Amino acid sequence: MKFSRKFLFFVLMTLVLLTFIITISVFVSNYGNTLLELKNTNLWEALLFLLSIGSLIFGFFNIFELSNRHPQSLTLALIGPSGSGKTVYLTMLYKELEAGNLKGLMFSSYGVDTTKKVAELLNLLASGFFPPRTYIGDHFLYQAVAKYGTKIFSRRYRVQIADYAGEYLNLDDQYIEQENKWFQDTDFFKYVISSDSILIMIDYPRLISGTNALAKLQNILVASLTSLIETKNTVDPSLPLSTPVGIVISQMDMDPIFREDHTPNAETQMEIRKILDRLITFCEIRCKHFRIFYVSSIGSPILQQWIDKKAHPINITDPILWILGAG
Ligand SMILES: Nc1nc2c(ncn2[C@@H]2O[C@H](COP(=O)(O)OP(=O)(O)OP(=O)(O)O)[C@@H](O)[C@H]2O)c(=O)[nH]1
Ligand SMILES: [Mg+2]
Repeated sequence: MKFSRKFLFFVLMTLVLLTFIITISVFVSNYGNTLLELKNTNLWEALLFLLSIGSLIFGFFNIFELSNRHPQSLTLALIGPSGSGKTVYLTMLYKELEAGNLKGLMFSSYGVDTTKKVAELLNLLASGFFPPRTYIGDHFLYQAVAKYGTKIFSRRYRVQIADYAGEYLNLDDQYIEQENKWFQDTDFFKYVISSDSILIMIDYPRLISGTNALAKLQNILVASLTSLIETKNTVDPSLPLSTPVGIVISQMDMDPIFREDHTPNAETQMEIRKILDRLITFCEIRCKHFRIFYVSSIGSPILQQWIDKKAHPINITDPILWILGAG
């Protein structure tokens, strides 16, 4: 018979707690009702009491270790219209995360394919070129292992982030001719629905361009999130979505104030809120964990920076740290 990890964890915790309660009860019934009487007992009895406390801590520590032996899998969907900067963002995110230990987070790419893909894209960027568009049917699954926490209590994750073509969200028709499928039947939609966390990327230049396509984009995103809520909360779809949802406003380097302060001023934030009102209001009401992030993958609108290899990404690790609970 196979027991789930959660069940074993629960049983072990209960056993440790029971042992602790029994030890305390025996101690108190033998040596009086208050622990102040400890001074009247002899040294051996006091040591026995300390030993039981020690074994309790040791028990807890071992159970946490045991529960953390297998990495937890975490799938992240990064979605956004074509040209919002998803591929550039993921490339820079890997570079930043692998460069060092951020707020207790250790991160490294996993698998030959991911390592090769990140290296290829970084070389391309370093020589002054942005990556080509990701086409429908052309998606890539970035894999990584991450460890977050303190030395004693850390959690290990097997992270998977999919980079799909933004075109799925740009299309006028819900029927995807390239795949001969309805939007709801595509692998892209299925991936989003089954993800543990969702990041919606929309670029700042698109937001301030005042394009009508933004209303349609928000409709598609709200419809996808509604399906996600219905799939996850089958019993009561009115309950809030527990999957963390973040809106990532990318290419913020186009705003000179952001380049200076690494955050847009209150007016710009209000303006963005007004433009994305339908989507933001939906997320605020229906999602338990929701946040807006302002990022720039390259830190400057000037392509020449790449040739100098002086790109300075801004805030790009914030969304992933938030999702891992480190933010
Ligand atoms: N100024 C600025 N431009 C950026 C930034 N990131 C991306 N871009 C621009 O946005 C373009 C599109 O970036 P991609 O990462 O390919 O966009 P995508 O979301 O993957 O697009 P699809 O693959 O079509 O879905 C790039 O070619 C750059 O011109 C950024 O941080 N700042
Ligand atoms: Mg792309």
